Amino acid sequence: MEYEEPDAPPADVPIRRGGSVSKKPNLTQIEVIPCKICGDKSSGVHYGVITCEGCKGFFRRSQLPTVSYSCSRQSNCQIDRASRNRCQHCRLQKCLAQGMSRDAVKFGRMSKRQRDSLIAEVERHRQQQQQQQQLQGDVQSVLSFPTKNRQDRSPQLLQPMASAYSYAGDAELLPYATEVHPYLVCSPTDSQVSGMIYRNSDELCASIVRSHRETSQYRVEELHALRWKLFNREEIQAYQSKSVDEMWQHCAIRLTEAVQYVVEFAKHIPGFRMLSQNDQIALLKTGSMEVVLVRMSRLFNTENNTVFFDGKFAGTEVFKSLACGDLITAVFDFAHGMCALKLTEQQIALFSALVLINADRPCLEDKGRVQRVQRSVEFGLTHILHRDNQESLMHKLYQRVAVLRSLCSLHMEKLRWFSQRYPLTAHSLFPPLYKELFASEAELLPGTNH
Ligand code: HC3
Repeated sequence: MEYEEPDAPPADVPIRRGGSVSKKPNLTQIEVIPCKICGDKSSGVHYGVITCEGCKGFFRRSQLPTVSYSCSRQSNCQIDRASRNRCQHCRLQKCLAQGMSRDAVKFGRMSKRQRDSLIAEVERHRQQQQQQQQLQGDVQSVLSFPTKNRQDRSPQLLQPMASAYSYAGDAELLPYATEVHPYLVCSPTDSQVSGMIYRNSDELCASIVRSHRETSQYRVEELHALRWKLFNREEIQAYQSKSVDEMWQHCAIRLTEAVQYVVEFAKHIPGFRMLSQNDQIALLKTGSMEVVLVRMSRLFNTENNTVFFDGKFAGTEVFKSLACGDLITAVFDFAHGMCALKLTEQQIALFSALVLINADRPCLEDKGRVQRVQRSVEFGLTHILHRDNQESLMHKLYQRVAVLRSLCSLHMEKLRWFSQRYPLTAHSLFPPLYKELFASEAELLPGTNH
């Protein structure tokens, strides 16, 4: 890493960490913080700001007396790694706004305050990166697809299945599974599909319910026993005093974990695995958030309007610093409405499968096949509602589907707002799977599908 003198802090500042004294300051890890101008990998503090080599060179050139830039738009061009060369005027404005200055090199070293805050920032980024790596390593790899047939466009949805995740249902897979490898995500012929999917709706229901049970994160009885565990005033305060981007990052991580369980749920639905890999990805991209919201109703306590989050029950006030109160209220209302239907676990399982396997989603390459699987799930749900003498629920469930659509578009709207306001967090600190599902899909973050 290049480190420019004289604005660099002394290299031998001892830093106390956990009682021991580290001789090497973690300022040597400045590159964990992306370039403040474009989000590319940084190479050090240049002209007083953490930047990449590209922005350092750009700023140096911009200081020549002959240089003068202008913007052909409204002087508000987005500057990121992909677009940074498009508008020199806006790039320079961003450099100046971030505090780049030739004087930072000419005069003086960093003050102690500047140095301490830089050290704290490096530490925060390092911890965030560690958290993300852990998330990817421990949970994400455990919850996805085989490396076979892996496609570049959805790396996170196509992670290998780690052996650590033992899926209790494997031994009980339906007869077709002996003919088709359980993790082979292939495209069987249509006659195979009709022959293999389900012998009857009982088998279908059983496999979906089993998959739901194995991947639902928490059992209803466990949640019931934890109902008294509410966040206290100090804890609520701590969430509320997080900055907007910190809280978004935190919730994005939690939401991504929940999505990973949904991915696993889908993978163990035989009819889902019968679809082509591209269609599986398309359905997960559009439907996994909706299923998370359906599943959220299991974690919801209607008596006090709280949801199980971070190990305790949280009211809407816990999410205040996300700065999207309307979305949170709408999501809580939806959970409330779902709870009012008093669905059984079997009904929730079948409904979740139906939300996911929907032939009307965009970008499906074999709509007909998705439609056939969808019909068999619909048939299964009708079957159990009939058995439970609750046929009138079907109509109410379809009404809920419409609400889910609007919640997800509101979520995308909020994400667009957030990404514009906090491009660096959205670009560098959100979990890759989150970006793959939401951000890159909405073309908010160019180049995030690494
Ligand atoms: C409220 C929430 C969606 C639901 C998330 C749930 C309740 C889902 C089940 C998990 O087991 C626990 C859990 C954790 C986080 C909850 C989310 C927090 C915020 C999110 C809203 C819809 C806002 C979305 C904002 C963002 C940044 C995450 O996209």
